[in-house]
Amino acid sequence: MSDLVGLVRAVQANYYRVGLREAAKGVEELLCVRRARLKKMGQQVCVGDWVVVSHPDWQGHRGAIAEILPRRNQLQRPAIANVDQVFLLCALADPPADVHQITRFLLTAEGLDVEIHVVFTKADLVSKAEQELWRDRLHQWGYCCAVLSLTQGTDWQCLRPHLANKITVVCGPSGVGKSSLIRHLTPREDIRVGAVSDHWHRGRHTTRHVELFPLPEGGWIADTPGFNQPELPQDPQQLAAAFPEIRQRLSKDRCLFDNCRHDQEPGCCVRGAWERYPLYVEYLHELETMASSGLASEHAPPLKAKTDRQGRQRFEPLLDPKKYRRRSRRQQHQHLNPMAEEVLDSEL
Ligand SMILES: Nc1nc2c(ncn2[C@@H]2O[C@H](COP(=O)(O)OP(=O)(O)OP(=O)(O)O)[C@@H](O)[C@H]2O)c(=O)[nH]1
Ligand SMILES: [Mg+2]
Ligand SMILES: [Zn+2]
Repeated sequence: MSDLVGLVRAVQANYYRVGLREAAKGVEELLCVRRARLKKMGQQVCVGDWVVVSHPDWQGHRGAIAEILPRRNQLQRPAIANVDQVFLLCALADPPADVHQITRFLLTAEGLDVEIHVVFTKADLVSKAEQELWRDRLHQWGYCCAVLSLTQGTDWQCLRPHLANKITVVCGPSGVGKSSLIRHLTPREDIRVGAVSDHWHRGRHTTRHVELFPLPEGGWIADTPGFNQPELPQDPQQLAAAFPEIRQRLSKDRCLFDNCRHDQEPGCCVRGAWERYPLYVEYLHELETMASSGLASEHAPPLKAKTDRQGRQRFEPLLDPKKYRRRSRRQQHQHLNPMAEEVLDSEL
């Protein structure tokens, strides 16, 4: 008999909602726990994972995740795996578009090495001139973008042809219309949308977890919680590669030094009067300061600078043995929802 394979649509506490690749016995989705063996191996299940399900209970719509199939890629924040493309949503007003914030989201998305579509929402709140300004700006940076309203007209339909048979993650700051877009694209009423705060013109973090929704044209789209300050890539060399403007310059020309940081070095072909160059330098310095002072960002270990045999500087995580030591199984156990996992251990 062939394996029962499904896609993890959402993670809630220690339960996983798994949409089956092919409906079986009239059932499309099973609520699953993770097999104890996976837990022992420290394998985390993530939204977007393709998994093998065992022990299906067709009446109770329950099952257990026995195996995680290999991941093609993975985003840490929002946490999702096997992404085919990113829709980065930004509002033109309420909350206002911000060059720093958009750039940080773009840098995160670039790390996945998949197609990125930038979508500006709330076009109904700004002038045509402002819409054009942002369109031109993104074009200069090296991105195509759509400018549309999710509350007036049906311009958002232009996004449909890009979605079929793919896993698309919609990310961006809070209040920009991620859930509103998904409500339009999927025939669902149960997706919550929240008003933007009157006072701060910021979103209210209405969406609290990542969830994949099936699309009528085939494929899946993920709603994600908005957040306002994505992390920078950890490695300064990754940082340069995440700017299309730098990639484009380096495809045509070479810097004098192979290990050029594109800052003050002589003979640098990247340095120049392009809009986001000062941002690149600012982020580069931020990463280098972090690395040399051992200061870590909130989620990542600190970096140490190392010089390799060719004289290039590389950054590696500096692990504090105490902080990153694996906790004993007993310690780990205390953090798990005892019910779900215990039942599983005894049942399977
Ligand atoms: N005027 C206008 N309002 C919009 C548009 N798109 C979304 N909104 C409104 O913006 C508010 C926030 O929309 P949501 O869809 O909840 O935003 P979100 O990005 O999902 O926000 P979080 O879940 O907090 O991350 C709601 O009141 C929407 O009705 C638009 O194109 N124009
Ligand atoms: Mg939302
Ligand atoms: Zn250079």
